[in-house]
Amino acid sequence: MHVSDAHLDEVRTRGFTVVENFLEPDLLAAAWQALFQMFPSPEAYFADPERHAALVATQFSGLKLFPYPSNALNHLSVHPDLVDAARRLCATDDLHLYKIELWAKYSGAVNYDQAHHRDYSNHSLVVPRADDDFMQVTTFLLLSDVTEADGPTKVVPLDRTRDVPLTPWFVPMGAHADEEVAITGPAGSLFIYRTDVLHRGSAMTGSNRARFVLLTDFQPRGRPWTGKMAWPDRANSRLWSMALAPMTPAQRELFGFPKIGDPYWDEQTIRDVAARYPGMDMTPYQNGLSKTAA
Ligand SMILES: O=C(O)CCC(=O)C(=O)O
Repeated sequence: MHVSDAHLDEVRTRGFTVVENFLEPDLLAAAWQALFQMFPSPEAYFADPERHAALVATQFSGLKLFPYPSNALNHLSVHPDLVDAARRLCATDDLHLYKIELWAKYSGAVNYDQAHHRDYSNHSLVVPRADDDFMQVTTFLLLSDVTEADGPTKVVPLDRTRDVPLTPWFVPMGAHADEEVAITGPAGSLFIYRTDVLHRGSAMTGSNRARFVLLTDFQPRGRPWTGKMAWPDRANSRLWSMALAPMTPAQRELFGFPKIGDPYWDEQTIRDVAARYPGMDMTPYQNGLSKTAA
């Protein structure tokens, strides 16, 4: 679903927004099936929690980094409406997709409660600017329904925290408890927020509940003081090639792939990149070469 200007204005002024029904039902259904190539389904998990103890050893044990064994998941992070929303918020066409994480949480074993914190702490070497320039856009795509009982992210609207210094990047546990908003919504909802917004993970209070979310973060390209993942470090797997090969050139550029027409491309690099990425259509790069040479 196209993200409206009203939603984006809410990110600018309130610090966050929730777009219900963002993801098309067929994409959601395919992603839901794909999740269980990597994680136990709720039924499987709760049938034998002991067997899956490693997944809930800590709050972060159910977190997996891109790429994944299915493009039904891999391609959600480059969904055209998600990228379009990030471009409009970052006010640039030259976007850098700097983090993708898939996070499964299961109730009963670990307490997912956190203190409110601001994500810039491990997404930036410096601090966010108070105006909208240099914005980093962080998102959660809900792949399961999230109610109050499913450990929703809890966010404090920006207008309540304008006078809370950026450093330290967290506040004591319980501070702002009466001002926080729970990010609930049906599967397929998109939660967008900024790295200067105080928020926290919360405890799963229901029994036999599971929460699955995909986190994708963007920033304007060319700001080396911000970011999180170095994509080449993830590129030496078959899954990486499987994820990137069917993408469009513009989608690959989000990860830093050279643009069509970039001086990097020549006959040798086109041939050898094709060998590294079976199935990648190199025609656009080849055509870009002829244009550069002309
Ligand atoms: O999982 C969540 O809802 C939020 C987690 C979070 O904010 C974090 O780990 O930094």
